[in-house]
Amino acid sequence: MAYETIKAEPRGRVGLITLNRPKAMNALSQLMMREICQAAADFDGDAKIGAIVLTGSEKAFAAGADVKEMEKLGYSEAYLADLWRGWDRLTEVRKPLIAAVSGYALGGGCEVAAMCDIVIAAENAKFGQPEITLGILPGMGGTQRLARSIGKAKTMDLVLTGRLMDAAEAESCGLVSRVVPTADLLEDALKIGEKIADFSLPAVMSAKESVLQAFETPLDAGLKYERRLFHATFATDDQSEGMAAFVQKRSPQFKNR
Ligand code: CO8
Repeated sequence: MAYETIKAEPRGRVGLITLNRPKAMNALSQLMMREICQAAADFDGDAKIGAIVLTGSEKAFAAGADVKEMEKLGYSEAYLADLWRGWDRLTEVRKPLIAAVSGYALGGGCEVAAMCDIVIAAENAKFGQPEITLGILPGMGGTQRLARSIGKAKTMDLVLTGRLMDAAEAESCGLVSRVVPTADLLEDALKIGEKIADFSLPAVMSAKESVLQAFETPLDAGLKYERRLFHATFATDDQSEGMAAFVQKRSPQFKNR
């Protein structure tokens, strides 16, 4: 499918989505949101794909929602369009989403990274929620997802001051899981995607689903949810194969991948 603001291509068993508005620092227009979500949904439904990588350019993952597009909006238009609700489609993707972040991930860019399951950062990455400097607040989950994942103190600091944090700080507070040399970012993210795509897809998708439950339910309900999904894996061929391969000291040949 031809897109205007992104590129989407399979790389082996990894679906690669590249944000492609270089002149605007990959600012997230509404069209770009729709295209990212469409490409991610297509990869999600493609049996040959086991994980999805979302990346930008070396200079910018995404410098936020498109301010020029929003500048003249009135309340009624924003409210009636339920502006940015379209991102819910990205969070409905069931296969693992890996954000490979180089350069600026600001405002909506930081929030889109936080919607992903794994965030890999290049050494030059800079994260922040500068909306306060524009007279607004984050509107794609920055006050909610960040508070749940990196805690109240750091979220308040970022949201209320608009300051940027570097890759090392983002890793230390848990927004980012790994920091890699800038030149290696894409290759490393694709390798992580390939590694995940090699495992049993039902196990991978159940594991993602179970981790995400931790953000939705109290602990006892979450533990029960996890146990039931765990029990369900014993109904899959891949559990039989994975355990037999371990016992026989060979590599597993998962059927569902
Ligand atoms: N929107 C639109 N255009 C942008 C954006 C953006 N977010 N960011 C950069 N650009 C454009 C610039 O306007 C410039 O265009 P032009 O060449 O036509 O003047 C071009 O990209 C290059 O940018 P700079 O010249 O500024 O490049 P620098 O290297 O000097 O600076 C920065 C890079 C630091 C990233 C700087 O561009 C910047 O601060 N950008 C804005 C960052 C920002 O404030 N982001 C938050 C946006 S608001 C948001 O995300 C809210 C989401 C939720 C909204 C919910 C509403 C309901």
